[in-house]
Amino acid sequence: MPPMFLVWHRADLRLGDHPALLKALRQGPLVGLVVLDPNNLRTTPRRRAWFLENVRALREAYRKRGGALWVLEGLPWEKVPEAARALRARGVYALKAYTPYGRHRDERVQEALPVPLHLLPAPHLIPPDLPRAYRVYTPFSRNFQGVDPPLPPPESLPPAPEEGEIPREEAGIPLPPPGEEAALERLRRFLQEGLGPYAARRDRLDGQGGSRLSPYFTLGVLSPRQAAWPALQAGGEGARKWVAELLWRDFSYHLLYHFPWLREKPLDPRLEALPWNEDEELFQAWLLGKTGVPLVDAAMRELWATGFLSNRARMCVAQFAVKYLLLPWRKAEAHFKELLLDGDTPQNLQGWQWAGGLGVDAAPYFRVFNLVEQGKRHDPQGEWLARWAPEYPSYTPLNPVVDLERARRRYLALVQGLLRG
Ligand code: FAD
Ligand code: IRF
Repeated sequence: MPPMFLVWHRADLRLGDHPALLKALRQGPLVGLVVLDPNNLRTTPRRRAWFLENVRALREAYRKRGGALWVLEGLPWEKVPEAARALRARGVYALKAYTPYGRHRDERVQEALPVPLHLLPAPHLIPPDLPRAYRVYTPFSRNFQGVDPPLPPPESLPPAPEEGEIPREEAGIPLPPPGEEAALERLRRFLQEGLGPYAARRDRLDGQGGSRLSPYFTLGVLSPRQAAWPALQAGGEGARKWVAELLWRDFSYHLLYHFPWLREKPLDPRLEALPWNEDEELFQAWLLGKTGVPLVDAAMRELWATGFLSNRARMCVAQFAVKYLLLPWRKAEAHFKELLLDGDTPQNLQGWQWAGGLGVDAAPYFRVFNLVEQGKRHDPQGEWLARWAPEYPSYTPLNPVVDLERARRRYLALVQGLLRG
């Protein structure tokens, strides 16, 4: 067997717009590799299934072009060197990881590997590892200097033997169609039908105003460049707004890259001193959608049933958990992520710390949503409410776990005390 290169896929389960794959292909024959990492896969069946189905689709894409994807189960610092030895690989190519675990893993793999691990910048719209650390989105977003066209997928791949089985997992909920082709198809449809009205429709509670591409972005089945490039070619207000959301994604990665302690502490550490409520029954009422607050209950039930939630509904349930109930935000954030097909450490942390007013961006702490008005405004016909929480005739709370007005005032008083003191 001639010396080979390995292309190690992690959160980039695609062939298109893949600088590491193209670089390796210029050096010689290659084999694709996915390591089923117990540190990543200790999660809910739905999320495991979504990852595994996208690995299966990637293997099919390799096969279709004549190549092979190895899928090995175990710790990356054991399995990547093992694969490299078996193939007498001369090097391993991958896209750079920016999360704390991803960086730690890659250091350990490099230490264990007898050959170089080449990490190429992943195609973000703004590199998350900008040397200067921003805490506010708008100045961060000014680093956006336009986007290069995405790299094409290779037309063919060198033949190689295949190794490893991909286990099957019962998701328990319907999954979107996996794989790069399905993602590109959804993108095409969104660009045609959804981009124009995006600015006006993105706040809908039913989530029908967005692209619903997030589960693909989270696993890198689609790159942000593959999405932003055609959107900006099309132009218009919708495109600008949509690309601004994709920049929020990069901002999330940027925050966690510079402030890895964001997993444990609020970006504004003064808010750690809020009197968090450890009541488990209250936590379960929130998590299971039994709070008596129609908007919150509809949202949490949709999340359980589908693994997806609109951005507006996410903001509302996170605010309710943090500001109204003072639930331990870390625990709520973690449970929330485990239910989301797009659940992603940087984005979820940023979302919680932003919506919860914990110091991310310039979101003022005193912005506390009125959960009745939010429902009326962003689901004016009440169709979304009727679908997910049909026992409520309107957005008015019925026997809520807290009195909304009293809870709002209590939170404001507490937070003002903390920030003044
Ligand atoms: P679109 O409106 O079509 O936006 C396009 C893409 O931009 C999204 O797919 C996503 O990748 C990115 N994006 C959009 N809004 C945001 C945002 N506010 N912050 C960061 N990126 C954004 N998104 C996740 O992908 N994973 C998460 O775990 C996650 N947790 C969140 C938790 C909370 C409390 C909040 C408020 C937001 C969270 N978001 C998360 C961001 C956002 O809600 C989702 O990305 C979006 O609703 C997905 O729907 P879409 O693909 O139709 O988005
Ligand atoms: N990356 C891997 O290399 N191996 C795995 O088994 C992964 N499983 C995952 C499961 C779920 C639900 C998600 C992501 C992964 N990832 C896996 C991608 C990781 O996010 C990525 O490897 C990151 O760099 C390390 I969502 O955390």
